[in-house]
Amino acid sequence: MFRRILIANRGEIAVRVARTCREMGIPTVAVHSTADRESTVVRLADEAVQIGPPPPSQSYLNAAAVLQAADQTGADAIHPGYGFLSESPDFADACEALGITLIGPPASVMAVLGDKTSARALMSRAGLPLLPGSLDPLDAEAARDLASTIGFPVIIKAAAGGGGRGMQVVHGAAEFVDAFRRTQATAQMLFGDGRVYVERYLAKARHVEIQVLCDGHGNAVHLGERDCTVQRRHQKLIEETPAPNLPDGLAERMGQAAVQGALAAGYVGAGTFEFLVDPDGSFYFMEVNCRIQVEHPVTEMVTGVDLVREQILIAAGQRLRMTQDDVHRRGVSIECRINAEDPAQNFAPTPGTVDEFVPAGGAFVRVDTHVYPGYRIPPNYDSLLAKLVIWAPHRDEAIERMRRALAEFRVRGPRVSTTQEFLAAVLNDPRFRSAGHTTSLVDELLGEEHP
Ligand code: MV4
Repeated sequence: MFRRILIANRGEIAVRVARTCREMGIPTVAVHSTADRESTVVRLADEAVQIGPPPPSQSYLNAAAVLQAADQTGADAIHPGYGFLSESPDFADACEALGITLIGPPASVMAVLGDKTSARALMSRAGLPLLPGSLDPLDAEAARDLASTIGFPVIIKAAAGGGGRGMQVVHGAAEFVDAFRRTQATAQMLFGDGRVYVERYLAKARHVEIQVLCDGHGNAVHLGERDCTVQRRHQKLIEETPAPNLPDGLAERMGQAAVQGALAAGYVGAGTFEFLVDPDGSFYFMEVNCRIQVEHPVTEMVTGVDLVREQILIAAGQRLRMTQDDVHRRGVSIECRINAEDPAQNFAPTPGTVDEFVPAGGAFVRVDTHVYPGYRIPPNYDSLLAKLVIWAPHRDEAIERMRRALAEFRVRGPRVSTTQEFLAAVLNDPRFRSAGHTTSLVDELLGEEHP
């Protein structure tokens, strides 16, 4: 087992990782920016190293500073959490070169899956269903002709993108070439890689993803699905498992497809296969996320599997401790992301001091947070304050429990707003309650145009 794990992240996920390491008896090193000197993970970890000023580029994204902290403290493994360096093949390469284990898939797998066009090609060969679209990068005119063949609307996506960044929906051939060039320019700006591809666009679909675990010995299982349909501008607001109201057997077929794709990719570690589900019951592969995800707790709540523990055991070379037949899921879990944002101001972040912080409690309620009374929300990072996660035997009870917990959860500060009221409005919406909602739900609730 590892001598010492460095946690290359901040906020709730750093705390989440530190807790499992403590339970496993593995000492931890927290790295932090100057803005996070007083953070919860600094208090929970065995050691802390300051790695730079608040801007992420100079701290949590600074690979050299993180690796130096690992060297200095004798850490032989790094848990990258989500975001920051978690899906960087260059960082994974650097770790490999130094003999430090990055807790995640190998650099080569990250590189193939991080390029959405090579991921599409690989998954197509592995037999996963894809939306009609391009496998190779195209020039604007060839792409327009392909789009006309596919039929509009289509979506143009950055090869280096993911998670909804660098995407553009196009409704007709007349707007296509301009939109294509704009998306290329945006992709170049965001990722330093202007390659884009085209896919048929499903305006109303469900976003359903499959959690997989793969060891380095050719064994893979899936831990079921998560429904992440409730999103605003590609930020997930509410996630739940099981995905409600899917045709019989569909989630299981998606699980098998994800395992097949993971084995074809030589995947190692915890990963997520994202799919779109059409109202007609078809499903389509979108992308693979090579990291632990924000919404992983709902899977933990219904399976009893600590995904961070499994990540660490796999990274240490152990065989999976479960076969598919050992994976049992029970009941329903829902997660609400409580963000320091003002829904009345277009969800603008509200940095400030949290004077009052009383998390929800009670039976079957889990709160993953780094926040405490007096916590100062830095303006430099994402605005997630807490993940409120509940479990119940059935979806109706789960929604009622979440409504209760959300109402109980008190976050107050002079300039601090939260997304709590908006989350409650979604939970009350008849479309959400009947699980007839699609990716357009949040835009409709906000009276915004849905692409
Ligand atoms: C799509 C799509 C419809 N058609 N691709 C967004 C995140 C990224 N991983 C995939 N995403 C989508 N890709 C095609 N071909 C719909 C989404 C999508 C979405 C789009 C608009 C508004 C909300 C959404 C929520 C989830 C997924």
